[in-house]
Amino acid sequence: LSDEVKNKIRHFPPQFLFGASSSAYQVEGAWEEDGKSLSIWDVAVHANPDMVQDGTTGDVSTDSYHLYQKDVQLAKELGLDFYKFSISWTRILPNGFADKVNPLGIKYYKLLIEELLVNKIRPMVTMYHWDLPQNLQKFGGWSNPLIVGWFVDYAKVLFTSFGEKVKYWITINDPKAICVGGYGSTSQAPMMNVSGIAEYICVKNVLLAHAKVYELYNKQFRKTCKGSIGISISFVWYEPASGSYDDHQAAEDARKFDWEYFAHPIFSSAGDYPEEVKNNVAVKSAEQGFPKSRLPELSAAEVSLIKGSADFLGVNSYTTRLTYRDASLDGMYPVPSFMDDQGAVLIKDPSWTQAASTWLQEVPWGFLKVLMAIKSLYDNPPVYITENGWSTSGNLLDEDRIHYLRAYLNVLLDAVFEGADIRGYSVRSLTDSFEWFQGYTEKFGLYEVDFSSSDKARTPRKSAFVYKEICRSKTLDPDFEPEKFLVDGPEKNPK
Ligand code: GBH
Repeated sequence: LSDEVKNKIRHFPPQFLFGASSSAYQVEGAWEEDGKSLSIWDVAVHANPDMVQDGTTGDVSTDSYHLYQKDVQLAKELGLDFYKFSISWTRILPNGFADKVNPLGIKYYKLLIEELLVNKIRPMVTMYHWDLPQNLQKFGGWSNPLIVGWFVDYAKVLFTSFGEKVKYWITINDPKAICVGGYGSTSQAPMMNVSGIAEYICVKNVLLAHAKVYELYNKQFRKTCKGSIGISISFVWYEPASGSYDDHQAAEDARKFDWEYFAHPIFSSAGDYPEEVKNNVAVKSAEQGFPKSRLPELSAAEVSLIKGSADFLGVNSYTTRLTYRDASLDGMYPVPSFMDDQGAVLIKDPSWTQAASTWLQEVPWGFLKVLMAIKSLYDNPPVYITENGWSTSGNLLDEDRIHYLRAYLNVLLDAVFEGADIRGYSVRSLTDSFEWFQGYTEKFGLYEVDFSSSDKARTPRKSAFVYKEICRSKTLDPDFEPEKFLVDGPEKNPK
């Protein structure tokens, strides 16, 4: 589109929904209150304080467990259509198993859901955003195939307790982060770091757990609950660093490993893992002397169970990488490993605007390519953008976040006008929160949180006012300036 068209006010479809996201471990605090047991994140941050950039934990965080009504007020103030949060498995089932349900855990989420509904905000509920019960990690967590059944038992408790009120469910948030980060490396709890082996076992179990929960919903809950259920997958766009054939292939491989590996089994008409992923791992495994591929295959029955197991695709998408091929990959990645199997080298373009998070750059055209690829590869599935957002190191006058959000929403509208079935958008995040191993050093919130204050004071950033106007008007107006910031000026909004 020409700049002239882009500078005009643009409209979202009338049914389009706006939301904001959080996740349990990142905001709740109350880490050992009211019968909650320890998750792998409680254990990771307490056992390895130096792994967290600022040595902090999520023990208290924004104290959303006690202050959830405040958060719902913020969501209301913004005029959100929905709020995406996650449920802490260890609050509901302290043993991990479904032998004992914790009534206080159920009560907390009932109160939160009720508070949202009373304020006309729809809950979008993630069942699993990385905080596995430590009690299940003892048995290998996601590397133990029995977790499929444990997850189904947990989901059944959630559907039974909340299914009447919750119409949007997300089974799992970001399988790649869970498996490659947590099992194939050390960037996530439980830092199992059995690279090239454990992540592939984990992925199979995650996909089966997701599909079995979808099946459970269809068989026992859909008729009475009438909700929809999806999965959130993380999408980075990979662009060839040059016009060479090799660099194009490297970009293809990176896309296949980074997200088709998870999306293809569920959303493609063929099902199963992408051929390229199966081939790459099989070839490397053979070269390395493994008698079988390190990638455990899916049986025909598993392929068909997983295929089609979602009513919508949740898209977490933030950024883009350039890719090139380096035939040797000498010393670049551990062997064996997911990155070595993928076989592409990933770099940033130094001209891209950089966020506070090292991995995050503003590249809106890459987001558009992600959205158009999803449309064409998976026959235009219903999509909710379940995460997209920008980190700073903290200020109220967050022009960079505003720029990023507008640029990404602008290309989202391009995709909608190209026919992509995108039904909603959830910004990450509602408030600042505990950003995993980055602690509190990276601020994603539309609302700043003063973590040193006893009431964890929440203050709207300029972006909150801009997002509020987008939600209210369901339009994107590049010239909109929020009144408060015109009146008060930057000097009243320091830092
Ligand atoms: C999101 O993932 C999470 O889903 C969300 O909980 C979190 O708030 C948000 O990130 C911001 O922290 O450290 O180089 O190994 C976004 C996708 C996947 C991006 C893991 C960072 C680790 C990159 N993330 N990835 S690195």
